[in-house]
Amino acid sequence: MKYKGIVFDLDGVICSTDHYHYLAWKALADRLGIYFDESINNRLRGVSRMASLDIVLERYDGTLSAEEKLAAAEEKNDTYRALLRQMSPADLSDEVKQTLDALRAKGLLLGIGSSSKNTKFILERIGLGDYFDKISDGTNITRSKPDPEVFLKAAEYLALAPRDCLVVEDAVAGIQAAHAAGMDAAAIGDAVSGGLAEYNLGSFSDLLRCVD
Ligand code: B16
Ligand code: MG
Repeated sequence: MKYKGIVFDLDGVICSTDHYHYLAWKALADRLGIYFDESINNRLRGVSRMASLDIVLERYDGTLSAEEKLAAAEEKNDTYRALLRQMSPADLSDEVKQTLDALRAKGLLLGIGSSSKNTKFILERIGLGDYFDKISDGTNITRSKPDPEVFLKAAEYLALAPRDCLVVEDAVAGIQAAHAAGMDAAAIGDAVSGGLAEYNLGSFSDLLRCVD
């Protein structure tokens, strides 16, 4: 086997919360009178919450103090979490679940490397609350992707050397973070067009062909 563990990004890889992020940022932007659309939302993929707020505020006429920014981020997160309550195990595709099970059956350790501070909540909603061997997420990092911190922590938690881990990512910044951590990367979705990854997945189950 080429790897001992796989580290998965969450949003855009295991499940999709893009639309809920969009609705929650849009509600905040509307209240502040800021223009916001799907293409601006796409720029927030894999970006931390506070860095996302800065992008949303690029079109804001006024200025917010540091305290007001924290309150705005919290307002967005409250809306987002209320929307996440609509998620259920039906939001986990059969393909993703069967592929994860098949990877585990090969003896691979499975971890999460996500920027989201809502990782555990989302995993519980989709029925994977106890599934992964280790979770590294927005609650245990100080630097965002493309910094390698989230993946290095995942490897440390899994007790694996970085070179023994493969990262699966949908954001170009996530592929860069994997490489900065000394890990190979498999791109899915948006990250494929970046052309930086060792593997490009047309579909999640293609991962099974990358590990043998
Ligand atoms: P939160 P990932 C990222 O998750 C999302 O792609 C990104 O849109 C979001 O801003 C970020 O998490 C922080 O999320 O506000 O829930 O802490 O793709 O790294 O799994
Ligand atoms: Mg992602």
